[in-house]
Amino acid sequence: MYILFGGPPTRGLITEMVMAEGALDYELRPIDIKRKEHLTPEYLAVNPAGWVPALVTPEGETLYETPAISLYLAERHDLTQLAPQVGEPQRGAFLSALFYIADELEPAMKRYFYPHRYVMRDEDTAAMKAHALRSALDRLGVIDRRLTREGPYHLGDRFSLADLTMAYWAASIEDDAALEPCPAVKRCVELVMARPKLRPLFEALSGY
Ligand SMILES: N[C@@H](CCC(=O)N[C@@H](CS)C(=O)NCC(=O)O)C(=O)O
Repeated sequence: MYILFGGPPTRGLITEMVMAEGALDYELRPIDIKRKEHLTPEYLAVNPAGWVPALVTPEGETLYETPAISLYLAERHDLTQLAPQVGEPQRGAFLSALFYIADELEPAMKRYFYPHRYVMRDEDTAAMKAHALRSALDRLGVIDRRLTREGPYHLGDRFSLADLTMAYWAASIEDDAALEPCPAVKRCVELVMARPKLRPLFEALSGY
Protein backbone atom coordinates (compact mmCIF):
# COMPACT_ATOMS: atom_id res chain seq x y z
CA MET A 1 0.00 0.00 0.00
CA TYR A 2 1.18 3.51 -0.76
CA ILE A 3 1.62 6.01 2.08
CA LEU A 4 0.96 9.61 1.09
CA PHE A 5 2.15 12.48 3.25
CA GLY A 6 0.02 15.46 2.28
CA GLY A 7 -3.62 16.37 2.59
CA PRO A 8 -5.58 19.50 1.75
CA PRO A 9 -5.00 22.32 1.06
CA THR A 10 -1.57 21.28 -0.24
CA ARG A 11 -0.72 19.97 -3.68
CA GLY A 12 -0.79 16.55 -2.08
CA LEU A 13 -4.36 16.80 -3.39
CA ILE A 14 -2.97 16.40 -6.91
CA THR A 15 -1.54 13.04 -5.87
CA GLU A 16 -4.86 12.11 -4.28
CA MET A 17 -6.58 13.00 -7.56
CA VAL A 18 -4.24 10.71 -9.47
CA MET A 19 -4.92 7.95 -6.92
CA ALA A 20 -8.67 8.52 -7.30
CA GLU A 21 -8.56 8.46 -11.11
CA GLY A 22 -6.50 5.27 -11.00
CA ALA A 23 -8.54 3.64 -8.19
CA LEU A 24 -5.31 3.14 -6.26
CA ASP A 25 -5.25 2.43 -2.54
CA TYR A 26 -3.21 4.59 -0.21
CA GLU A 27 -2.97 5.59 3.40
CA LEU A 28 -3.05 9.36 3.88
CA ARG A 29 -0.82 10.79 6.60
CA PRO A 30 -1.93 14.43 6.85
CA ILE A 31 0.81 17.01 7.30
CA ASP A 32 -0.44 20.34 8.63
CA ILE A 33 1.87 22.92 7.12
CA LYS A 34 0.18 25.72 9.09
CA ARG A 35 1.40 23.97 12.23
CA LYS A 36 4.81 23.48 10.56
CA GLU A 37 4.55 19.70 10.70
CA HIS A 38 6.52 19.62 7.43
CA LEU A 39 9.56 20.91 9.33
CA THR A 40 9.60 18.34 12.14
CA PRO A 41 12.63 16.01 12.29
CA GLU A 42 10.26 13.08 11.62
CA TYR A 43 8.99 14.58 8.38
CA LEU A 44 12.38 15.87 7.28
CA ALA A 45 13.58 12.27 7.53
CA VAL A 46 10.92 11.43 4.92
CA ASN A 47 11.50 14.42 2.61
CA PRO A 48 14.64 16.40 3.47
CA ALA A 49 13.33 19.30 1.36
CA GLY A 50 10.56 19.72 3.94
CA TRP A 51 7.82 19.86 1.33
CA VAL A 52 4.66 17.92 0.81
CA PRO A 53 3.65 15.69 -0.80
CA ALA A 54 5.93 12.73 -0.36
CA LEU A 55 4.91 9.25 -1.39
CA VAL A 56 6.25 6.03 0.08
CA THR A 57 5.80 3.17 -2.39
CA PRO A 58 4.71 -0.34 -1.38
CA GLU A 59 8.41 -1.31 -1.72
CA GLY A 60 9.41 1.41 0.78
CA GLU A 61 10.97 3.88 -1.67
CA THR A 62 10.20 7.55 -0.94
CA LEU A 63 9.24 9.75 -3.89
CA TYR A 64 8.86 13.53 -3.98
CA GLU A 65 8.12 16.33 -6.48
CA THR A 66 4.46 16.24 -7.40
CA PRO A 67 4.69 15.93 -11.20
CA ALA A 68 7.24 13.12 -10.80
CA ILE A 69 4.88 11.30 -8.43
CA SER A 70 1.98 11.78 -10.87
CA LEU A 71 3.96 10.44 -13.81
CA TYR A 72 5.34 7.57 -11.74
CA LEU A 73 1.84 6.44 -10.74
CA ALA A 74 0.44 6.86 -14.25
CA GLU A 75 3.26 4.83 -15.79
CA ARG A 76 3.52 2.17 -13.12
CA HIS A 77 -0.21 1.46 -13.17
CA ASP A 78 -0.79 1.96 -16.92
CA LEU A 79 -3.18 4.83 -16.29
CA THR A 80 -3.51 5.68 -19.97
CA GLN A 81 -6.55 7.81 -19.14
CA LEU A 82 -4.07 10.19 -17.47
CA ALA A 83 -0.99 10.11 -19.68
CA PRO A 84 -0.19 9.02 -23.23
CA GLN A 85 2.39 6.27 -23.04
CA VAL A 86 5.92 6.42 -24.41
CA GLY A 87 5.67 6.11 -28.19
CA GLU A 88 2.09 7.41 -28.44
CA PRO A 89 1.74 10.38 -30.84
CA GLN A 90 0.56 12.82 -28.15
CA ARG A 91 3.35 11.96 -25.69
CA GLY A 92 5.53 14.94 -26.63
CA ALA A 93 2.71 17.47 -26.46
CA PHE A 94 1.68 15.98 -23.11
CA LEU A 95 5.17 16.29 -21.61
CA SER A 96 5.52 19.85 -22.90
CA ALA A 97 2.20 20.81 -21.29
CA LEU A 98 2.99 19.12 -17.97
CA PHE A 99 6.49 20.59 -17.72
CA TYR A 100 5.25 24.07 -18.66
CA ILE A 101 2.88 23.89 -15.70
CA ALA A 102 5.59 22.51 -13.39
CA ASP A 103 8.37 24.88 -14.47
CA GLU A 104 6.48 28.09 -15.24
CA LEU A 105 3.07 28.14 -13.55
CA GLU A 106 4.04 26.41 -10.28
CA PRO A 107 6.86 28.81 -9.33
CA ALA A 108 4.53 31.77 -9.78
CA MET A 109 1.95 30.05 -7.58
CA LYS A 110 4.62 29.38 -4.96
CA ARG A 111 5.40 33.12 -4.86
CA TYR A 112 1.65 33.81 -4.69
CA PHE A 113 1.24 31.62 -1.61
CA TYR A 114 4.52 32.59 0.08
CA PRO A 115 5.10 36.23 -1.02
CA HIS A 116 6.80 37.12 2.29
CA ARG A 117 9.73 34.84 1.34
CA TYR A 118 10.52 36.89 -1.73
CA VAL A 119 10.68 40.40 -0.26
CA MET A 120 13.34 42.28 1.68
CA ARG A 121 10.75 44.39 3.54
CA ASP A 122 7.46 43.25 5.08
CA GLU A 123 5.63 46.18 3.51
CA ASP A 124 6.37 44.79 0.01
CA THR A 125 4.55 41.50 0.66
CA ALA A 126 1.19 42.54 -0.81
CA ALA A 127 2.88 43.91 -3.95
CA MET A 128 4.83 40.66 -4.34
CA LYS A 129 1.61 38.64 -4.05
CA ALA A 130 -0.04 40.82 -6.71
CA HIS A 131 3.04 40.46 -8.94
CA ALA A 132 3.01 36.67 -8.49
CA LEU A 133 -0.66 36.54 -9.43
CA ARG A 134 0.05 38.55 -12.58
CA SER A 135 2.84 36.10 -13.47
CA ALA A 136 0.55 33.11 -12.88
CA LEU A 137 -2.17 34.70 -15.04
CA ASP A 138 0.38 35.42 -17.73
CA ARG A 139 1.25 31.69 -17.83
CA LEU A 140 -2.43 30.76 -17.74
CA GLY A 141 -2.92 33.18 -20.65
CA VAL A 142 -0.43 31.15 -22.70
CA ILE A 143 -2.30 27.98 -21.77
CA ASP A 144 -5.59 29.70 -22.62
CA ARG A 145 -4.41 30.45 -26.14
CA ARG A 146 -3.37 26.80 -26.60
CA LEU A 147 -6.69 25.53 -25.26
CA THR A 148 -8.64 27.95 -27.46
CA ARG A 149 -6.81 26.56 -30.46
CA GLU A 150 -6.65 22.89 -29.51
CA GLY A 151 -8.99 22.35 -26.51
CA PRO A 152 -11.04 21.78 -24.56
CA TYR A 153 -8.12 19.86 -23.00
CA HIS A 154 -4.38 20.26 -23.55
CA LEU A 155 -4.57 17.22 -25.84
CA GLY A 156 -7.75 18.19 -27.63
CA ASP A 157 -10.56 15.84 -26.63
CA ARG A 158 -8.26 13.78 -24.45
CA PHE A 159 -8.10 14.59 -20.72
CA SER A 160 -4.69 14.14 -19.08
CA LEU A 161 -2.56 14.88 -16.02
CA ALA A 162 -1.74 18.25 -17.58
CA ASP A 163 -5.39 19.32 -17.23
CA LEU A 164 -5.69 17.89 -13.73
CA THR A 165 -2.55 19.71 -12.55
CA MET A 166 -3.45 22.99 -14.23
CA ALA A 167 -6.98 22.80 -12.78
CA TYR A 168 -5.59 22.36 -9.25
CA TRP A 169 -3.53 25.55 -9.60
CA ALA A 170 -6.23 27.57 -11.31
CA ALA A 171 -8.77 26.53 -8.66
CA SER A 172 -6.30 27.57 -5.95
CA ILE A 173 -6.43 31.23 -7.02
CA GLU A 174 -8.41 32.97 -4.31
CA ASP A 175 -10.16 35.53 -6.55
CA ASP A 176 -12.58 33.72 -8.92
CA ALA A 177 -12.79 36.80 -11.15
CA ALA A 178 -9.05 36.59 -11.88
CA LEU A 179 -9.69 33.85 -14.46
CA GLU A 180 -12.22 35.90 -16.45
CA PRO A 181 -9.65 36.74 -19.18
CA CYS A 182 -8.96 33.01 -19.65
CA PRO A 183 -12.28 31.45 -20.75
CA ALA A 184 -10.68 28.34 -22.27
CA VAL A 185 -8.80 27.70 -19.00
CA LYS A 186 -12.03 28.18 -17.05
CA ARG A 187 -13.84 25.73 -19.33
CA CYS A 188 -11.06 23.15 -18.90
CA VAL A 189 -11.11 23.60 -15.11
CA GLU A 190 -14.89 23.11 -15.07
CA LEU A 191 -14.58 19.91 -17.09
CA VAL A 192 -11.87 18.57 -14.77
CA MET A 193 -13.79 19.49 -11.62
CA ALA A 194 -16.91 17.77 -12.97
CA ARG A 195 -15.14 14.42 -13.20
CA PRO A 196 -16.97 12.23 -10.65
CA LYS A 197 -13.79 10.89 -9.03
CA LEU A 198 -12.25 14.37 -8.73
CA ARG A 199 -15.24 16.44 -7.61
CA PRO A 200 -14.96 15.57 -3.87
CA LEU A 201 -11.27 16.44 -3.87
CA PHE A 202 -11.85 19.83 -5.47
CA GLU A 203 -14.57 20.39 -2.86
CA ALA A 204 -11.97 19.72 -0.17
CA LEU A 205 -9.78 22.39 -1.77
CA SER A 206 -12.54 24.99 -1.86
CA GLY A 207 -13.13 24.46 1.87
CA TYR A 208 -9.80 26.16 2.64
N1 LIG B 1 8.40 21.27 -6.05
C1 LIG B 1 7.66 20.65 -4.99
C2 LIG B 1 7.16 21.76 -4.07
C3 LIG B 1 6.29 21.23 -2.97
C4 LIG B 1 5.71 22.35 -2.12
O1 LIG B 1 6.19 23.50 -2.14
N2 LIG B 1 4.68 22.01 -1.32
C5 LIG B 1 4.10 22.99 -0.45
C6 LIG B 1 2.66 22.64 -0.14
S1 LIG B 1 1.62 22.85 -1.56
C7 LIG B 1 4.88 22.97 0.84
O2 LIG B 1 5.36 21.95 1.27
N3 LIG B 1 5.00 24.14 1.47
C8 LIG B 1 5.68 24.30 2.69
C9 LIG B 1 6.81 25.28 2.57
O3 LIG B 1 7.17 25.72 1.45
O4 LIG B 1 7.33 25.63 3.63
C10 LIG B 1 6.50 19.81 -5.55
O5 LIG B 1 5.95 20.23 -6.59
O6 LIG B 1 6.15 18.79 -4.99
